[in-house]
Formats: sequence, structure tokens, C-alpha cells
Amino acid sequence: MPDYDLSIRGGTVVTASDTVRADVGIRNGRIVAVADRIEGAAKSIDATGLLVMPGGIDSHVHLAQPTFGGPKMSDGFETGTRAAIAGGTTTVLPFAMQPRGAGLRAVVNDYHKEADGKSYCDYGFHLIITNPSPSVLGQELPALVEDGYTSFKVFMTYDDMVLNDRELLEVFECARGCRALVMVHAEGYDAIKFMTERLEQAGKTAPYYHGVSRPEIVEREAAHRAISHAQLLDVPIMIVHVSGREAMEQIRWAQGRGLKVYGETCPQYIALTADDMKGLNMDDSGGKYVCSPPPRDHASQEAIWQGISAGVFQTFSSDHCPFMDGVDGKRSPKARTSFKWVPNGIPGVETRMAVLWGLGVAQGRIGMNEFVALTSTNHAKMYGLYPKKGSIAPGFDADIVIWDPNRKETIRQELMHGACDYTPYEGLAVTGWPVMTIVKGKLACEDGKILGSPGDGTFLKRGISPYASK
Ligand code: DUC
Ligand code: ZN
Ligand code: ZN
Repeated sequence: MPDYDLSIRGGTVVTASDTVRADVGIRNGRIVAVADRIEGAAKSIDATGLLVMPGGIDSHVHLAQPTFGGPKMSDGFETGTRAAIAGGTTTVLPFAMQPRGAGLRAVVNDYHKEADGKSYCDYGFHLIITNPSPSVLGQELPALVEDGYTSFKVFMTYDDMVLNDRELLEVFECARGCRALVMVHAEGYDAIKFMTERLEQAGKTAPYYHGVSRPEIVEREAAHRAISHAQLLDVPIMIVHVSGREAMEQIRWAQGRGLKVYGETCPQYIALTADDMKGLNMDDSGGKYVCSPPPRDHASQEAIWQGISAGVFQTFSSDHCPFMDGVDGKRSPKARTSFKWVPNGIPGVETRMAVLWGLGVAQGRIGMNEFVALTSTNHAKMYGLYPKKGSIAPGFDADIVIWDPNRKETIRQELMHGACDYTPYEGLAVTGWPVMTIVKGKLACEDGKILGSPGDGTFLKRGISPYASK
């Protein structure tokens, strides 16, 4: 009887803190040994010349999320998690969104029907709260936190989702009581609505004006307001998808004052700019890059790198929110009438790690250990998955990406594994690529070939985030 089901031999193990030449031994889906030399495994992978890192954890993805009458999201759990494993990610945290008026427990049950038995990798859910009624705040949320849904998301914009200041405070108060971590979409509703109306009146309706309608100022204002409310109630918050200097500086300012304010940024803010949204909605469309907050400019990209280097951002997530680039998505007849109807979001779960490695590690902006922290370990710690996920050490799930730091690739749609019909990173040349992804000890993807199955991934009941405690 072999000691191990699988060994990974000859590679260099990279964690958030260490880089060591070591073999990894796996049994029953868990890492059981990290040692100079491991022998006696039923199967062995030769990782000579390669890096062995914790599988990515993408703590911000949208899968199978209803769109209030707009075009359907192109990925559900099967195709979205297939794309995830192809890109080296082994855990995703999508959102269970409460349509206004719906009960949260029923919503969560519906998401389980979408996800259970269909996912290639493990998953949990954040709860999007659009209707903080007394029963939601008083009964449903505390019970759901107990059941492992330990983070919420709130929106400061969008007709169907926006919470006013009073409601934000009520959710923050509830989160403090049940020690949930609140993710905040910080963009100011009224300012965006005002700008949108003025732009439309002036006939400025092309996708490019999506960015003009929600400049960094509205993100900064909302970030500051959220931080102020969090300070008022002494509750930790995570400001997600930060696009540039303005909001980054608000978070840095709060952190400098000792407030528990955390930050997330995403590939679109280091790899895209507002110019990508130029172009008519009818042709090769700027709509393909429409997401919120929108990509900014090169100076903003530099500000994001500064925030990454300074530790302002703990997590680098994809904000995968995919829509087809066609009449059933980004170029729907309605979307052609105004930027405000262009489905809001872009795919990215598969390319997140390659973009950060390519633009970050390969170009000397960040180190390998920082890469692991930003793509895996910090997500596990932030969202109550540590020490099950997020590192390579005995006791952790054997979720592993084997990475070739020298492989040159050009990101292109034909390499992708999701259901979306385009990648916004088409043509981006990167050095560094995932060559094998292991999910709980099983080789799930090798060189772009999917070997795992829907149902390999299961629901993760998450613990309380240590970051959510005061
Ligand atoms: N916020 C997100 O987090 N994702 C997509 C769109 C949005 O507004
Ligand atoms: Zn958001
Ligand atoms: Zn999102």
C-alpha cells in the first residue's frame, strides 16, 4: 500500500512566505508531507523546473447571477469553474444575490441548485443584500452566517441594488453583531445618475461614456462615505474592485488611521484603460470592456501597483462577470441605444493569475510570494477558509497549481474554457502560465486539457473571517 496517492516531485514550492525546493505528498485529497524527497506514491508528477503553488482562490466572481431583465450571464457554475481550473484557480467565491423583496434563505437555496454537483472546484457564497428588512437583519443573516455564509456585499449604486446611508449603517451594524465581513461596491448612485442623464441629453451614448459617467471622483466619494460609516460603527469593511488612485488613497488613509478597512483590486485595473471602451457599439465593440468601476488610465494603473506594493490591497480578484459579445449580450439592441444598457461586467476568472504573473512577477513589480498572497492565501484568510485552503503545508487541501514561470503565451479566446465568446485580454503577451491544476488531490487540468468533472467541487461552509473581528 503506497504512503501517498500522489506526489509532486522536483519542483519549487512557493507559498506566501517561502520559496523552497521540496516534494509534496498527498493522501485523501490533503497535503500530508512537504519534504526534501518523497517516495512511495501511487502516482507521481514531475515538476522539475516548475513552481508548485497553492491553487488560486478567486474571492470575487459572478456565476449564474440574474440580471434584472438584461442579457443572461454567460457562465453558470459548470462553465465558470471549468474556466477557473484551467487558469489555476481551485476555489471560487461567487455571490448569492437577493432580488429586492426575496427571502435570503430561498435565494441561497436556489444558488445551491445552480452550483451543487456542477462545479469543478470548491465554492462558497457571499450574500448580496439589497433589502435589509428587519427579518433579513434580525433573523436570516445571523442564521446564514452560522451556516457558513460569512460575508456580505452591499452596493452604493444601481437602481435595483443601491442601499441608502441608513440601510448601509443597518447592514454594517448587523455584520458587526454576527462578525460577517462586508464587501462594499463603492460608487455613488446619485452622481452617476446625474452624469448619465447629462451625457444622454448630449447624445453621448457610446460605450466609452460609461467610464465618463462614473469617474474616479464618484468612487472616491463613495469609498470615503463607506469608510466613515464603518468607522462610526467600528466595523471592518472590504472595498472591492478598486480602480485607481482616488479610492486607493481613501483606503490607505483609513488604514493609516488604524481602521480595519481592506482593499481588493482586479486585472482590468492593471491591464485595461478607458480607451478600450472607445469604438461604436455596433462594430468591434467598446462594450466588451464595460465593467464597473470602469478601467481608467495608465497613471491609475501605476497607482494600483503602488497600492499592491504598499499592502493597501490584500486581494487580487477577477470580478468575473461574463456576458457574450453579441446580440445576446454586449451588443443587444437595447445596449446599442445607450452605454447604460450595456451589460456590466467582463470575464476574467481564467486569466486572473496569468495577468498578475505576467504584468507583475515577470516584469519585476511584485515577487512570487506576494503573488501567492494576492491570488490565494489572503483570500483564504480574509474569507474564513484558512488553514484549509491557501497554502502548501501538511493539513491543507491539496489544491495546487503547477506553474511554468518561463512559458510564453499570448492570451486569446481559443485558449479559454468558459462559455463567454471573448476575452478582454485578447492579445496580451505574458510570460508565466499554469500547466497543471490539482483539485483536492486530483489532476483537474493539464496543459489546457480538462481532466476533472463537474461535481468534483463542493460547497465550503466558511468560518468567521479573522479580519471581521474588531
Ligand atoms: N459589480 C461587481 O462587483 N461586478 C460586476 C458589476 C458590478 O457592479
Ligand atoms: Zn461591485
Ligand atoms: Zn463583482
